[in-house]
Amino acid sequence: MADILEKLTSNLYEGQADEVADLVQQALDQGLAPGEVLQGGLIAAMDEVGRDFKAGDLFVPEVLIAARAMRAGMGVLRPLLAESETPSVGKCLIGTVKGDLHDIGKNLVKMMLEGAGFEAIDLGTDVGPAAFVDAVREHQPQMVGMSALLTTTMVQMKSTVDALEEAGLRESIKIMIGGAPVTQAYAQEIGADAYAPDAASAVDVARELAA
Ligand code: B12
Repeated sequence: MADILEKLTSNLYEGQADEVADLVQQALDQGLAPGEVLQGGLIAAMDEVGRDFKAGDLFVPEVLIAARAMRAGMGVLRPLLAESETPSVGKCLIGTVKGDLHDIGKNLVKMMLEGAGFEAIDLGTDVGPAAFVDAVREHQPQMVGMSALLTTTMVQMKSTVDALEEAGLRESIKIMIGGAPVTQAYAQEIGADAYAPDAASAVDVARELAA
């Protein structure tokens, strides 16, 4: 049993999407619970990917390929997890702010969050404050993640924090921000709860915020 999870972990790390889907099915056929396959196979591998990415041993393309394999495995597991009601670690909305079309980093953060067991709802790019507010009302997440890659669009993060405050929703959520020009000091300045410099750290921060 442990064997199959080890195989799953190493195939996911290598980004072998078809093999990962097959191995997830094999693990289930051997009698492992969906939650065990998720935690001991898929999430364990993405944790390793996150660690190596942070350490500079893996690069963006490798992480994206591993994340694609993760999605292939999740494709097999998701319907079963819904059935067995394995609780998600938390629900996170994520989007790139208004006026900003950069989404590679945001997508990476989303994938890593999913890899860590979060339910991540992607609002896409060019998301205005009102759209964040509507989405919080609709999905009732624990967390909102905002991405900005332009110094000219960073200010939209503040507008969104303010809009959430005005809508009376600020207290119900944690706000995490990131993107190349964003800093910890900026997060503090605009009243966000947290900043993370990269996708692997975003997972650590999200875990802390969800705790
Ligand atoms: C790819 C790219 C583009 C692509 C975007 C494609 C896409 N689908 O995303 C295209 C060609 C469309 C583009 C367009 C433009 N771009 Co551009 N682009 C880049 C580039 C080269 C790479 C960005 C990237 O994807 N990096 C890789 C990812 C993985 O890193 P990342 O985004 O930083 O994300 C990581 C962290 O920041 C963090 N993170 C990111 N989001 C979040 C969110 C949360 C919640 C958390 C916790 C963490 C987090 O985790 C991520 C993963 O580790 C950068 C230069 C650079 N080296 O950064 C310029 C850059 C960002 N662009 C720039 C500019 C100026 C533009 C344009 C205005 C150019 C123009 N004149 O048309 C337009 C703007 C379009 C718009 N309205 O958004 C400037 C910004 C300057 C500034 N400081 O404002 C940069 C810095 C280039 C430069 N040196 O001039 N761009």
